[in-house]
Amino acid sequence: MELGIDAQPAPFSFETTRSALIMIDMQRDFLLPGGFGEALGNDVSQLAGCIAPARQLLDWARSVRMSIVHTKEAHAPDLSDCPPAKLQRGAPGKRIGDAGPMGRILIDGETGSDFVPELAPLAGERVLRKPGKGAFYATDLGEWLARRNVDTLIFAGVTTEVCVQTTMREANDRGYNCLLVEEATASYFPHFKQTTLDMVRAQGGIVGWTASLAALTGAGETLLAKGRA
Ligand code: TIU
Repeated sequence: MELGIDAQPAPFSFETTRSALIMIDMQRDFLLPGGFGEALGNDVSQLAGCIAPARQLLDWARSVRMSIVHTKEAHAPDLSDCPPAKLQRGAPGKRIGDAGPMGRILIDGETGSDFVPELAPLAGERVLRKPGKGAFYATDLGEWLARRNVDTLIFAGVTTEVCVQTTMREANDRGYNCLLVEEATASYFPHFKQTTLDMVRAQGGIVGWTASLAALTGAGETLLAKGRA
């Protein structure tokens, strides 16, 4: 299904069969108290507002049968994929691998590393564990997308200026058309979110496009209603 939507800095067109939703790191470790985000000194309540829009976006992507990738930033239990420089971030006793109320902080398989229930993946959706901020670093994401002939990536998740922006920049350099859904992403620092949206779409879309959730889901609904899906 070919869609054209209102977006900034210009209208955005894409083919849903050649697109993937990249839902970035909607994990308890970032969104709930007691996880990695809070251990770094952040007010995690700042992220709560993006959960419902992210779920609406996910439901829309499911309805148009788009490829869906849920990334999670998490390390192996033996920390073999965590560089020493990253391990030293945060207060002693609250670092990656340390025990917390949701299990070991940012360790794959622990409660904290799992997705918030609203954004739980369904069977058939890709779960991609990543050791870095960018989803292309040390993962098979590029090969996975190439096998599906994907040329467009629709982004949501947390945090806007860290893992979302890093992954968008990686994707932009790899030749993907990138769209960030404004309500479905959040930062611990609201002004960082706003600045990231501005940075992405500045200079004619130097990193990509941004659009409202309504622009995206409304376009799909219109065409689905006309039976053109
Ligand atoms: N700290 C922060 O804003 N983010 C991260 O550490 N990871 C992600 O953005 N997922």
